[in-house]
Amino acid sequence: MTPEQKSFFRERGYILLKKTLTKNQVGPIKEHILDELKRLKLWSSGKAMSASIKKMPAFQQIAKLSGMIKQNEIHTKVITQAASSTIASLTESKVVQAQSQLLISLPNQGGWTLNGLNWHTDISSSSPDLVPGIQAFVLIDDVKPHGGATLAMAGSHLLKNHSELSRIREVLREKGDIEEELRSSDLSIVEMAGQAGDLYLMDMRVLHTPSINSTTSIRMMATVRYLLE
Ligand SMILES: O=C(O)CCC(=O)C(=O)O
Repeated sequence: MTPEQKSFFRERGYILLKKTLTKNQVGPIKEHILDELKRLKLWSSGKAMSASIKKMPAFQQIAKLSGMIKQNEIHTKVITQAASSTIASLTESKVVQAQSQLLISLPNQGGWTLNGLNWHTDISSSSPDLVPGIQAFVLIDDVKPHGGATLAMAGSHLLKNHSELSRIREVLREKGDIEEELRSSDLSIVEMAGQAGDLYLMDMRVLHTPSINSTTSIRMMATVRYLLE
């Protein structure tokens, strides 16, 4: 972890570490997901097998699949020793591993949009200057732009007061040019797309949301949360 990477993380609230896992490390997890989708009669050979899952709204579908498809000890499979050290170095504190889950979206969920998403933070911070935890997002398979990757609002962890945050939430609800509005606030939307094995680390004060998978590939990611001890 270079000083530049550390200060980028402090300013933007996230960092991308390319290829932290090899294809051989992510391959078995991808196979497990495909096997489970087939065993549960949800998806096989490029087609949905369950009409009810296909009809579900995109975000309900993600929650349902995360509940149904589990991978034992996922954090030990997706977070390397080097990644753990990076997490400790970014928080400058001891962290404990909290919940982890697979994040799966079926293909062709509809047109990609920034409107109507589900922006949120998972924990609130006790102090504006303290990173309360880090959420790791690992790409189990390649994820193309508009392929359903998690979106993060870089810079939103530094919004200090309630009125700034309320204004941004309002912008996100409006149907205008969201990205243009954000530029004037030094905020930007990061789409966690990339290649299998890539790792995004996000300050847990950062606003983030699931997004629509408009591609023809299944979105396969895993997430692990680390909280200060
Ligand atoms: O990409 C997703 O499905 C959203 C993940 C998310 O919002 C979370 O893990 O808190």
